[in-house]
Amino acid sequence: MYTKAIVRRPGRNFANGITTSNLGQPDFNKALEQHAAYCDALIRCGVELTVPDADERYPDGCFVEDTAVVNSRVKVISRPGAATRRGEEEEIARVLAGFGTTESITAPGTLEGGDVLRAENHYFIGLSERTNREGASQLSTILAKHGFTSSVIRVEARLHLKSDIAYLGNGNFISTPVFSHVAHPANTIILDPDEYYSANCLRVNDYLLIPKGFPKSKMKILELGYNIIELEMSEFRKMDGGLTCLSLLF
Ligand code: CIR
Repeated sequence: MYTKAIVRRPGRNFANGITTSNLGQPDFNKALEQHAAYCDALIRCGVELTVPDADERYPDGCFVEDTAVVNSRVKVISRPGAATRRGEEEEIARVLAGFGTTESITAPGTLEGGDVLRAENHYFIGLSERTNREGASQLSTILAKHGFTSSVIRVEARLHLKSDIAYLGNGNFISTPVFSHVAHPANTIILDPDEYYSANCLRVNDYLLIPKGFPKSKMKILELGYNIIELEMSEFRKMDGGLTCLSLLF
C-alpha cells in the first residue's frame, strides 16, 4: 500500500521544458487543472500528498518521478541525465530526507526514475539516453542491499523505459510491442500502435490511473477487472510526460 506521494505543480515556464512530441505548446492553466485532477485522484487512492513549490529554474520540475526511486525501505536520489534537469533532485532530496533512509546516484552515473519499473520486488532498469550503465549499476547495488532484485533492459524506442511499459499489479503488464518479451505473453496487454501513449499507466493501491482518450487500451484493462480512474493528460503529453512522471509514491 502506498500512503504518501510527492508531487510538484508545473511552473509558469513549463512550456520551456524538453520535448520531442511535436504536439504544440502546452496551455499552462490547463496543465494546472490536469495536475489538480491528478492530485485529487491520488488522494482518492488513499495517499497523503507533499507538494514542494515549483522552481522556475527547472521547467521540467513537475516530472518528479525522474528525480528519485522510492519505496518503503529506501529513497534513492537520482542524477538526471538531461543537463537542464540536473539540480531538480536537490529539493526532492530535502523532502525525502524527512521520510527515511536516502542514498544517491553519483557521477559519472546518470539515472532518471522514468527508466525504473518496479514489479513486486523486482526492478527493471532501462538504459537510455538519460540513464547510463554506471547509474543503473549503482541503483542495482543499492536495491540489492534493501532486498530487491533487478535487471537491465535497453531502451531505444522512446524517452524512458516507462514510456513503453507499466506493471499493473496482479502479475499483469501493459506494453508496446518492444517490451512484449519482458513478461509472459499471457500476462501482457500489447497496445495498438495508435494508443502507445497509454502504456504509461499508474497503479495506486486499489485503483489503476489511465490516460483519457485510449478506448482500445481501456477496454483491455477493464477486461482484467481493474478499477480505473481516467485522467486527461494532454498538456503533459505535449512535454513527453505521462501519469507515472508526476509523482513519487511510497
Ligand atoms: C523530459 O524530457 O525530461 C521531460 N520533458 C519529460 C519527462 C517525463 N518523465 C518521465 O517519463 N518519467
